[in-house]
Amino acid sequence: MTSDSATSLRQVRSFCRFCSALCGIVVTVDGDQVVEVRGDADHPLSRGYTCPKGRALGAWHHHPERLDVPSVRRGTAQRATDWDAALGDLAGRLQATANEYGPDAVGMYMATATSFDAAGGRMAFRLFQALGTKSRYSAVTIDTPCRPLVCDQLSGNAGLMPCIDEETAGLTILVGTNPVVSHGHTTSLPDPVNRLRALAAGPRELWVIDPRRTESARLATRHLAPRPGTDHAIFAFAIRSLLTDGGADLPYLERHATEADVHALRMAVEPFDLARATEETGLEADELTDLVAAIRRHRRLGAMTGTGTTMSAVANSTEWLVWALQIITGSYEQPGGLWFHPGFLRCFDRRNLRPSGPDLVRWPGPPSRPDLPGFYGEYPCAAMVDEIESGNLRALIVIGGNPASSLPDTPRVAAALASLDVLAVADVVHSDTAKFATHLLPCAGQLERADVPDYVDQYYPVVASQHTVAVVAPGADRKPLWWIAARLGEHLGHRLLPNDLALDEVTDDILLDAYSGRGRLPLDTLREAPTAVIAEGPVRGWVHERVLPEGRWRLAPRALIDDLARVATTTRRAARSSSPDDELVLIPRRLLRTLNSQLRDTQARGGRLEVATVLLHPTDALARGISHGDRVRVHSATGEVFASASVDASIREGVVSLPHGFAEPAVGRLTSGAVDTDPMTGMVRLSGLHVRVTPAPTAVSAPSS
Ligand SMILES: Nc1nc2c(c(=O)[nH]1)N[C@H]1C(S)=C(S)[C@@H](COP(=O)(O)OP(=O)(O)OC[C@H]3O[C@@H](n4cnc5c(=O)[nH]c(N)nc54)[C@H](O)[C@@H]3O)O[C@H]1N2
Ligand SMILES: Nc1nc2c(c(=O)[nH]1)N[C@H]1C(S)=C(S)[C@@H](COP(=O)(O)OP(=O)(O)OC[C@H]3O[C@@H](n4cnc5c(=O)[nH]c(N)nc54)[C@H](O)[C@@H]3O)O[C@H]1N2
Ligand code: SF4
Ligand SMILES: [Mo]
Repeated sequence: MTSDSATSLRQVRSFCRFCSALCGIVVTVDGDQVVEVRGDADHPLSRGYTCPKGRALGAWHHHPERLDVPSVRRGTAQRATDWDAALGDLAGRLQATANEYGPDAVGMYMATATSFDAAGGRMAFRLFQALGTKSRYSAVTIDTPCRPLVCDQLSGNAGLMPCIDEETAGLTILVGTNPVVSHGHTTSLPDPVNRLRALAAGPRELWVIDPRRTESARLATRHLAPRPGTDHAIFAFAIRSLLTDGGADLPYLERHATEADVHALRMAVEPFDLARATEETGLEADELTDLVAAIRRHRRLGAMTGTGTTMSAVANSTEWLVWALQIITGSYEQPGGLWFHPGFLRCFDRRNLRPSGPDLVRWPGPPSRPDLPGFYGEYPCAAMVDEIESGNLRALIVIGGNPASSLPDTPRVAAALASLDVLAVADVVHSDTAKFATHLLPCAGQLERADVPDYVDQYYPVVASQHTVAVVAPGADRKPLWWIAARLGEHLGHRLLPNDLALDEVTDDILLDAYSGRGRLPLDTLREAPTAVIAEGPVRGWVHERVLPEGRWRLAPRALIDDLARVATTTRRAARSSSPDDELVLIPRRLLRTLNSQLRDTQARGGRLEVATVLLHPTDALARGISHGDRVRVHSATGEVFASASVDASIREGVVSLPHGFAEPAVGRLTSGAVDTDPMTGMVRLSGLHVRVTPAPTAVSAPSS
């Protein structure tokens, strides 16, 4: 962007790729040193905003444990080597494993960071396909499998991305999501406080449903704090009220749903009258009736669910009923409701989307866990540890993920990863998982590669994109992920590069050009623009016209009706039986300065490191003799963790909250894929776990709060 020859400082515009807010940044560089990262005031979406994670990008780039050279483990020591030796050795061992045990013995886990590396993500996926293995894992099945499932069941396509319409929104409901910290789970909200304030400015209303009075709830018109894992009852009650007493958009339903489906939906929610809904959720009657009144007032709504519901035992039912509520109010693809983001690069609205198809839906489950389903061409993460322990999975390639931290069953996962014949880790730092690696593959980080948002552009609140140059050249002996995947492919006898390109003639930008052919605007337009480019606002109508079979939603699929009946029985029993006095319900929460396991040990100069505390209500603390700052033990049926207590009335009584991503407290010890998995998706329950919290022997210093 600019350079100052007197001081050798350069300023380069880019965008942050830690989370899907994709904020515009201006990076000050001195030679190969990243000096400062600040918000780009000219960025049309983030408008100068950044969070502490973005501002820590320089520190992350210069992380003391940054991976610099490829290495191969010999005995217990990692030995630095060159790329061809590392990848040649890796390929030989992968090939030997596949020859002896079959292709499924070689697996791959692709997670968070792969989504933010356009060329690398595409090439890693090509490698995935070339391996010809069924042992594919991704973070989807420890995050949000209910969304593709429900979307597919209702529309015939698993990939639709509902998006808040910031211009026309009337009633917005956040359910189990805290965008002030997370910046959104579906639609991203860069500059979240200002955006939520705008959504709450009368006559607009913003409702937040969360057992904790979160940073987002504080900005809301109204906050409801239900018992965790009971959200389905709120939406079932709302649907029942609108269908029975008025408020549903009947002319819309006549055109876009079948009478039989409307009837089946009505029957499914029939048990959820006001008494039942208050009993299950623990909410007051007027909280529920006021919500229904707000929906009637605005006629349409836009709801965003998040990990609070997608990680709960009622994930599928809640997601279904939220969609169903939006369908019966005619909210999809209408002003005041939600639109579907077609993606800037992929432009789904201009393609013939094929239905997801029974082959993907009925993908076989993992052999060691016949109780779990396959999920859209993957195995659920819950099964990875069983697959390794049973000897089915012997070699694993981990790309942009940290399963040692993000999977449940922490001690079992660590032992399983350590037992693998081959564990190749492509990362930028020495992660918890990298400790067990046989092959370490140092990747070019986000400041070291030219990039555009690939499918994550579907999270922008408008149809937009941005190109960035590499802010600095890859340091040490790091390579772009696309290069690593393509070169490993060559060693294995596969040509993964597009258009017959040869590896030594390819650059980031040549690949970005090859992958951007269908984009909304040519890549050169993005290259020439000073910052992000907005192509269009909401695009409405394409899902009704081109995706829905005969323009109709499958409003009440049998599988989801059955799922609701199943979970409703369990949650009702739970609401009625008084749980043992000392038992609490554990829910997740995200922290502003960390991104899953990333940034827990690095922050921008002067920034404080994040501390993962146990949040609990003063009444629950008092009953256990716990004071703010005390060290406590949290234990469940599967394990225990220790952390300091944050006594805080913002959380509902009976509920405790603990973040994930830390080596201690490693919340993954408290849950197990062996017991708490969803039968339809294989998702591990990470919200709504029964735990006990007791004082622990040694005191630690009080956390700042
Ligand atoms: N700063 C930061 N940002 C992140 C991340 C991060 O680690 N740090 N991670 C990124 C990732 S991978 C994701 S998937 C997204 C997730 O984004 P979000 O889904 O917005 O995640 P959270 O901020 O944890 O918000 C979840 C909320 O659900 C509430 N909750 C828990 N159980 C229940 C329940 O049963 N019902 C209801 N209604 N609410 C419940 C919790 O109290 C919490 O406030 O964030 C992304 N952004
Ligand atoms: N108990 C509990 N468990 C959870 C959750 C929870 O709320 N509670 N949340 C779940 C959710 S929503 C998710 S998405 C998963 C996250 O699961 P993961 O994606 O497995 O976890 P991360 O810690 O985000 O790991 C990202 C890795 O990518 C690396 N990385 C960063 N930048 C780059 C890059 O440019 N290139 C490459 N190759 N690597 C890079 C980081 O160093 C890090 O090791 O965890 C899940 N697990
Ligand atoms: S919200 Fe923070 S982490 Fe996310 S893109 Fe913006 S600066 Fe980066
Ligand atoms: Mo996630």
